[in-house]
Amino acid sequence: MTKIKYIIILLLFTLNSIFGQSEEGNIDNLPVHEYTITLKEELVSKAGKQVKGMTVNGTIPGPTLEFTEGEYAVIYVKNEMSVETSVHWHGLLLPNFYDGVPYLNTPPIEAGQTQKYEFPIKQSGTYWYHSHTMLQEQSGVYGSIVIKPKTKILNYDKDLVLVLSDWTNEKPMNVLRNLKRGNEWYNIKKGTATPLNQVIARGGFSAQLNFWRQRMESADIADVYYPAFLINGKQSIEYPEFKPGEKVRLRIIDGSASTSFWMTFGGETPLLVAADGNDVVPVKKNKTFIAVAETYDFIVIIPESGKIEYKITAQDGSGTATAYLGKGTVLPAMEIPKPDKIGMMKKMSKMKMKMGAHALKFQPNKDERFEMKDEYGMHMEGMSGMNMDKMEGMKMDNMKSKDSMNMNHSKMDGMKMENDDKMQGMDMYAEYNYDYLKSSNKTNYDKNVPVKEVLLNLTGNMNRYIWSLNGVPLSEADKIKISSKEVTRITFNNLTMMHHPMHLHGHFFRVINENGDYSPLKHTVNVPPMQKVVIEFYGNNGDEYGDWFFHCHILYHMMGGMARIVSYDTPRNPKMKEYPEQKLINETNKWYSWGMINAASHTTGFNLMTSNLRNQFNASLEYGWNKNLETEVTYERYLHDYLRVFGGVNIENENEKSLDQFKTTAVAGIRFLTPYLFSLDARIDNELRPRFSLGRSIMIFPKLSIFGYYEYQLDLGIVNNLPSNRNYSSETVWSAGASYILSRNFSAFSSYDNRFGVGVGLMTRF
Ligand SMILES: [Cu+2]
Repeated sequence: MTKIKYIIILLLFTLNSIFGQSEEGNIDNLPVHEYTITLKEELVSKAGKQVKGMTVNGTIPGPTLEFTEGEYAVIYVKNEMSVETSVHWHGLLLPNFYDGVPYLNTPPIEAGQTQKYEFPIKQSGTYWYHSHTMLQEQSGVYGSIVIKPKTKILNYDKDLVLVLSDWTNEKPMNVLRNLKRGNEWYNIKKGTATPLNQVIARGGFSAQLNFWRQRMESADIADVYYPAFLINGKQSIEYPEFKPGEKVRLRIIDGSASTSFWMTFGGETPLLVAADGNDVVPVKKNKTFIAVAETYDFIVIIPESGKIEYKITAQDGSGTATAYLGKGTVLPAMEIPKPDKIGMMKKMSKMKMKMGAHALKFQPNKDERFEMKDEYGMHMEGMSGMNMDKMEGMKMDNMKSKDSMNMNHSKMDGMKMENDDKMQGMDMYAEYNYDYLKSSNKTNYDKNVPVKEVLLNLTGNMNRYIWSLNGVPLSEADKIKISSKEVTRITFNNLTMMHHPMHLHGHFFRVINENGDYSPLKHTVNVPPMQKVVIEFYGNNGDEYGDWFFHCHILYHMMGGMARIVSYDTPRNPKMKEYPEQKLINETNKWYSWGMINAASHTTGFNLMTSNLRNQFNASLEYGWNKNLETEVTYERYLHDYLRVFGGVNIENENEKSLDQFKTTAVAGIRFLTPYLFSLDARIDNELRPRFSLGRSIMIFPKLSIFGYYEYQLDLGIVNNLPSNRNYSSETVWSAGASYILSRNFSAFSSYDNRFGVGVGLMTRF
């Protein structure tokens, strides 16, 4: 008996070493489909300028990797770049180790190295791949994946992949640095800035005050300025090869780093057949929103005469790109008007919603999710005891069909709400809901499976460009623990003015909509500003190692901290021992440095700043040609978004207009961004002299800002001897002026300073 056992074990052992590689090999004898892709740094020209980009097999986007369901994919990724990289297979269900998030599940691909990815293809549809290393995707590391089903279900003649993207001529890390410093330049360049004169002309001054009170400048829709948007690498591209009558399946992928688009089609209304790789009940739909990282498949029929225009319009209206299908005269696509930012501000401020939830909480470990949800966002008080939550509950549980939904709408109309604007507010983002997506199959889970509820408030701070969940950025957060025996239901409650396309690795989730049991399955869900979206998924991808990344797919938001690790709480893969996950986490808490030098007829100086999420160093110098000087070095700690404590050293000339003697003092205090966006500095020095200052800058015309600064220092003679018969002495400093933005890095300015006098000069940012 033991002998037989021994032989069996030996036999199994031998078999394993022949066919073996139990976790890496193709144990099921699936047909192997192999690809090699090469990543290179090359000069590319996309928007009228040659810049260094990152290509896949020499192109942007990279090649389409085609598979058939049931194959075994083997992909070699050669990194011929000077920096490490990674490739993530977006939307594919695969073993954790090949997911391609460096330091979390997959080792990074070092410069000069080749990495092998291999996994069985268990699905069909339109997907894509991209670098998951910081902002490399923005530089060009992305391409498409097409997986044919084992048996063809949909009726069409040809496939065409359309990869959408955004292109910048700047280094992506510089883009992020520019966002961190709060430069208005991108908004000016895009034509989305809202200077005060325009706001007032539109009767929006009280809305503006309302925004300022909540420490916000405006209702920003997108952050980055892009000189070009691309379809398959081009701003305009032609596909004349399609013949009249042919049915073409467009496989559309938004591979942008931060741009969502409105898509419109010329000619007949196309048929939407799939979303995020999954078939949906086909529906005729023209104007469709595609968020970053989503994919949609449409079937279009090439017309007998003329060519279809397929147009993408950046969500903030800052640009378009076009593809033409067929030959002949253009069948134009609908134009999408620019969103009206000032109009939105006016609507929002009428709705009385509270904005400005912290992106960086005072106590990141304290659970304040529900308080946050109750305090901020849109509330429908005054609606006969009905609140948003209840309405959503109704929508989810009872409103299974369009009819019942309409019925409820009319019921609500009948309630005669005192304020129509509240309704408008709800409708404002209605065009972004997913009700048009209905899964071909039931997607609901067994009612007996336990459900774990997770509330994630989406939080952000435009002033410092910090993005987080529940006020906690990735670097200060715990993992979200999930279990393979339960359904995880996540409620996203967006408390920001931005859309956030949230992507969960390794899973498809149901996006709960009016289709109830037939709610669609997706890998990326767009959460519109100030809206709630509920998703749920069954934990079925944590068999062996189960840490999966979960983040906003706007790369600059991910890098700003809007990310989590979703964990089945399994032990860490021993193959990842040399690659600590802390490295991935630290990428969302990097130090960014910037500075400014000004040279004017009355004064000259500089300001240097280096900052990560919680810490900041400042150094400044101001020298007046009339021999007044002040220089200061401080370290600051952010307690939360608006409040920091600081300490440092200040050096000033002792007597006015003389550099003979300097006074060096140690200073400590707080800096606070007040409602209405004033920078307050309250401090005390080592001579126990208190000092207060207040500063503010406002853009009043396009590119033209005015600024003012007031400072008051008091000496009560606690340490110093005051001049006789005085019981205090004081010093006031103030300045005011105007500056005009000439370019991203230059401004002209003119100011009066009561120490330095009046003058004009130039300011440069670097
Ligand atoms: Cu985001």
